[in-house]
Amino acid sequence: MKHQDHTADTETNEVALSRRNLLKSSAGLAMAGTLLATGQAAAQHAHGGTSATPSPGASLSNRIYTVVDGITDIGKDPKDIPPPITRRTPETVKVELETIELEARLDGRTTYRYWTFNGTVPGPFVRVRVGDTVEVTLKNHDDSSMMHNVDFHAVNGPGGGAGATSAAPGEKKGFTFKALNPGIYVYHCAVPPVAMHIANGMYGMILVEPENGLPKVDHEFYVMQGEIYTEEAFGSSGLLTESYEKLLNERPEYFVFNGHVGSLTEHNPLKAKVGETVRIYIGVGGPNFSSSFHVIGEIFDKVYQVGSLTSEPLTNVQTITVPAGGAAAVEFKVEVPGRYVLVDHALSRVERGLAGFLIVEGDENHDIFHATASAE
Ligand SMILES: [Cu+2]
Repeated sequence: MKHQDHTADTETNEVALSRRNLLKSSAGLAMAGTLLATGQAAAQHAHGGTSATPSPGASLSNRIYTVVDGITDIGKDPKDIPPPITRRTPETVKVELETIELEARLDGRTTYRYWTFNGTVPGPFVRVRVGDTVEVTLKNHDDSSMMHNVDFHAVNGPGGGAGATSAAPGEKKGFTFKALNPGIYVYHCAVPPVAMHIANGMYGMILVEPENGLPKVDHEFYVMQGEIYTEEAFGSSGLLTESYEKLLNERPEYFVFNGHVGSLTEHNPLKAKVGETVRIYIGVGGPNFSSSFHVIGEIFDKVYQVGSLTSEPLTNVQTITVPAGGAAAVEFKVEVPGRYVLVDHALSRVERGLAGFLIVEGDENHDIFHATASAE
């Protein structure tokens, strides 16, 4: 029996990643720079300069929340992925989830009451091999105000395990399943209203490796996209309130990679060196919006479309569609140093917080790319 280890890689090569340095870089998306540079000012301008006052009557948030001192960060480090599976026989793998509700950073000046698996958004990256027996336990923390559960899309069985794991605060439930189909799958809380549990952060990814594993790459990253529906306009400050009405109308205020604005830019950018190969597992928790996932300045050499690992990967692709409740993997080699920007190419969403950085260090490669001097 094996315990999943979700320990992050240790990064030895620290890049100076101050906001100023990132903004000075000319590579990448100007808009992402604008968003981060002018922050709330730009956002408020876009929304008419108002900080909407919360209208609690329209929200389901009239619960009593414990406000935490300091600012907790639920943003998942994209490097926090268990290593590739090297064994070639099935095993029993334990997956322990705990559902935790906590106030944490949403943006520079805002916090939000997230609902999480294991205190991060997305929840832990679960990695098993086809044929494995997976023992899932779900503990709902004593301090929770809601019932929670988990539906793994990798499960053959009712509700993906949702019914078997529905746990009131303080309860612990579980189920066992056999991973029959290799692929990249989403998991999420499925307690009604499901969209609200997902919007508040309750999603993650499970990779079921095929018998012979995946091709070796130099770096693997874990990225998930989601929307957040707040009463207050994007760019407001303070503790924001969830809006059930905006959720039903599919009108999010925030779009985020890995839980909060700046999670994959200022906090945990992806990093690689010239000549290395990169695989990004990209999933959409949603709950509602598909992603037109694109990395500015790169081309995906290989795409495992809609999370299928047994179909031939597509080659040489600019942008992929990742449906809500779906996932994919993209692979590419980085040839030129600089800052590359992860986006949903529905680019209005950049202005609502959705951007990530891939910082590539190494020698210039003028054969492949170089800026030419002005002819004048
Ligand atoms: Cu839930």
